[in-house]
Amino acid sequence: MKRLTLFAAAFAFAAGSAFAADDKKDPNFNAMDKDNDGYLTRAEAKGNLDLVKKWKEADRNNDGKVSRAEYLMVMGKQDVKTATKKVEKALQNKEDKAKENNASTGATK
Ligand SMILES: [Ca+2]
Ligand SMILES: [Ca+2]
Repeated sequence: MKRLTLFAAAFAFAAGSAFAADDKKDPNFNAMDKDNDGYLTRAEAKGNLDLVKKWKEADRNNDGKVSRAEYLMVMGKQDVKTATKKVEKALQNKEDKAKENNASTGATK
């Protein structure tokens, strides 16, 4: 149950930021897309080591280019991981505090 909530929170967080990025035209994607054709070639992407490493995974339709949607999909995954870590850490802190409170007040919740 907790896992599910955690994932939902992380997903909402990541989806929210991906959506916002798409809305404003993702600055990273635009910065790399030198000729503004909406696709990243390997040469255009070479400054982004994360993307280079994930190139095969990112280029889902194997056309040798990464579209904005493909980019957001592969980078969105990374966001979920980062967001999950952040949420996990926040929950951990909350639990620690709750334990402290329980210990001092004797509350059962
Ligand atoms: Ca391009
Ligand atoms: Ca592609």
